[in-house]
Amino acid sequence: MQSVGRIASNIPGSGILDVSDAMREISYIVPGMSCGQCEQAVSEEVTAVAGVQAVEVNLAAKLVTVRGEQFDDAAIRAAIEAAGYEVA
Ligand SMILES: [Cu+2]
Repeated sequence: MQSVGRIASNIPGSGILDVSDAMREISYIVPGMSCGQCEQAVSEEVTAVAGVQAVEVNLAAKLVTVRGEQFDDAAIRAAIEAAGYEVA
């Protein structure tokens, strides 16, 4: 999966990407993540989901932010669970 790189800011409409209407961003709380290995495991699984273009993990906030086009919310949750973690 090709990475689109980091988005400049979280302010709506300010993205540096060529964002279409299909572009979406969803954040998931994953309390079980505690270290870099957790981050990597979750990132790898979520990145493999169809339509996902970028995954950001904030360990301090236990937050996984997913960006992409028309990815399936249930598939993201399944991927996080496949990595061994639970979505809050
Ligand atoms: Cu860990």
